[in-house]
Amino acid sequence: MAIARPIRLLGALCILLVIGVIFYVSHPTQSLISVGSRLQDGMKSDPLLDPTGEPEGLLWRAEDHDYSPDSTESARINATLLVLVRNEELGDLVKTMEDLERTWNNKFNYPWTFMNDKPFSEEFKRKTQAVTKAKCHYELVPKEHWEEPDWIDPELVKESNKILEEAKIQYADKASYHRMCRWNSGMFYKHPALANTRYYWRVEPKVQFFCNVDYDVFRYMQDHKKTYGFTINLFDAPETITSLWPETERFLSEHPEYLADNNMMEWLVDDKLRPEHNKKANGYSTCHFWSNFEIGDMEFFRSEKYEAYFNHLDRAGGFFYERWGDAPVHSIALGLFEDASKVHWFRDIGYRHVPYFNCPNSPKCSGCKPGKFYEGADFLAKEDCRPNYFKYVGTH
Ligand SMILES: Nc1nc2c(ncn2[C@@H]2O[C@H](COP(=O)(O)OP(=O)(O)OP(=O)(O)O)[C@@H](O)[C@H]2O)c(=O)[nH]1
Ligand SMILES: *[C@@H]1O[C@H](CO)[C@@H](O)[C@H](O)[C@H]1NC(C)=O
Ligand SMILES: [Mg+2]
Repeated sequence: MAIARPIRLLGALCILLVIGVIFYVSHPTQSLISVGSRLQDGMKSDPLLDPTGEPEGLLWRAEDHDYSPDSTESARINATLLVLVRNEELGDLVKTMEDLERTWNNKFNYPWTFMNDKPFSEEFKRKTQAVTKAKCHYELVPKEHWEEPDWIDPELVKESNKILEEAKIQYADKASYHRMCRWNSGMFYKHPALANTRYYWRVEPKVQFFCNVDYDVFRYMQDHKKTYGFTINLFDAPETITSLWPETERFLSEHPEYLADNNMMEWLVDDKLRPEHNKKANGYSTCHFWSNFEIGDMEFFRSEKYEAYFNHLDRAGGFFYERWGDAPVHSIALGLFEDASKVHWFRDIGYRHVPYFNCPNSPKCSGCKPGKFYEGADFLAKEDCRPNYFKYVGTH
């Protein structure tokens, strides 16, 4: 059968188009995503693909100041690297420490503070101190900071966690996970060993650092009056925090005076990028700073408003009856009570906690692919909340 040439050509084109669509749908590559679903209207292109340098303004460098480990007159400020960790995680922690020492701390020698609900072993102390010239401190978390407060009903915890577990919520039935989230929300900065410390950089075993950072990051926070620094901005699993936003609204109606003028409310309540998330979380976008990385000023957490907010949440019980994470709690508090200009995106700190990355385009980085956001299943791309953050808050 003879088919006219133009028709044959048209047919071939259609087949190619269909193959193209199928390929696009089943293999959304990183570059296609950057111009497609992930970035939407908040970002024209991923800022991590632009050449990334150091932040603007005065930076303190190890060449110009005394940062030697034992100096009593060093240029170091009142700050520490802070790690909640178990003895069993020693091997993973050592690798993470080596990363951060190589890329940053061997120049500045900020002390490390390790915390644990159980005493650290001698082996743990020996092997961590061997990674750094800086001072290491080993602290026990007091029971009253760790265990469930007395108004929490253990039977109700069991029942409600069973339901979460059936809904496939990761770690819902692990008491230690709930305790860890509560401790990171409202307890870490109350540890007596930190009474004389203002800034902390939170570190977890297994995370990786990719870029040389050649300025004193803590000084940067202080000099530029920053309260909080983050690298990754994500959506949360709404099932873990169904009553967190309603409780937050109740708190706000009792304390409208705590709301900052230049707050980040739009980022917190967006319902356009992922309407279902907002609905399931009862009005909260679920967007948050991923708190396994954070560089913060503990004066914020020690403030009257944060303390009142944490106590309200703690009484409500959601750290145990639901699975509220410290990430949404910190993020909502910052988003409501802090001026948006005081939160800083450390785009220049190459970072990974499985399965997400912050990887800038910079000659100072190696071991990660600039702009790569996730590794693993493609649905992870949807978890990126930076488009909203950049749209509503900015890229600072
Ligand atoms: N000492 C101590 N540290 C804990 C406990 N639970 C968690 N941590 C630490 O708290 C941090 C976060 O815990 P993870 O289990 O990694 O939680 P996560 O990052 O949400 O989960 P993953 O995705 O599995 O890494 C890590 O630094 C752990 O070492 C605990 O019961 N005791
Ligand atoms: C460090 O910061 C803490 C908390 O802000 C403060 O109480 C303490 O006096 C400071 N110490 C020094 C040496 O500046
Ligand atoms: Mg972790």
